[in-house]
Amino acid sequence: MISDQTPLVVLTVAGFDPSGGAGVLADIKTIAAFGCYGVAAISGITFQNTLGVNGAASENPLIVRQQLAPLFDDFEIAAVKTGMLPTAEIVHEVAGLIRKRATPVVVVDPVLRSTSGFDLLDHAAIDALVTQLFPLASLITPNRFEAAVLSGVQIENQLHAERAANAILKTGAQAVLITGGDTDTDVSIDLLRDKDGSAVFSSEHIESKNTHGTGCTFASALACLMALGQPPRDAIPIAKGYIRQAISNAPGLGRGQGPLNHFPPGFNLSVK
Ligand code: PXL
Repeated sequence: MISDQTPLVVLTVAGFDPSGGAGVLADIKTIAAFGCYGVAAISGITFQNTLGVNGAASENPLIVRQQLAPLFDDFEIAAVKTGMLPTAEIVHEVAGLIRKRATPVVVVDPVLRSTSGFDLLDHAAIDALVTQLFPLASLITPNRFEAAVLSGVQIENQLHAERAANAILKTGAQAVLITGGDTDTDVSIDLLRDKDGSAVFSSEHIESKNTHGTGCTFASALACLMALGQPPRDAIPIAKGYIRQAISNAPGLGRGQGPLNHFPPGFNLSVK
């Protein structure tokens, strides 16, 4: 177990969701649940609750750098997870620092839009993500909508998802995982594509309104597991099991899409 040793430091660079369901607050809770020590830099502030996103304000790239540089100077960062990076300038800044500091694990959650339909990134930022950050990624975790936008491939079935994954892998990333948990089917199918080929992870779809921040939480869990030495093929089922329990044990807060329980009682991290 990792709990009796010095914890690994996992850094999240993401947006702030004041309601605590998504963004850095969700990331930090997840990182703690996986026995790691979370540090964070805020890329922008969203104005929201469980009912939806009303707006957002981006940080400027200098403020992002001023948050990140002291963390890299002081800690050995085992993994970086990126979430909402609202402008091309911020993506450049984050990519430049990751390149310079040679972080061993980089999980990129290419957040484009909130579940309620609010655009969290501008167009230039999407371009910068693909050209600047994807080549540095150990793993990219788009959902189907994001994968379609990023690859230019419309996704209506598994074959399309394979095509989109191949296109995203060509950016230089080591692996891409296209998640399907947010579709309206009985099974949730995630597709991993890396240099060894593809692998499908399916699980029963959980019908719940308490799914706020599942993407952020899932990517953070994967960043921790990969920092702990798990290859994506082993990390994905563990992270999926965690999400399932976090949804099943959701506290039922708010009048809309409620947050998860990041410390579900039954979850036992059995990573050596
Ligand atoms: O789930 C995407 C997402 C990521 N990051 C932040 C968010 C959201 C959705 O609302 O607010 C900060």
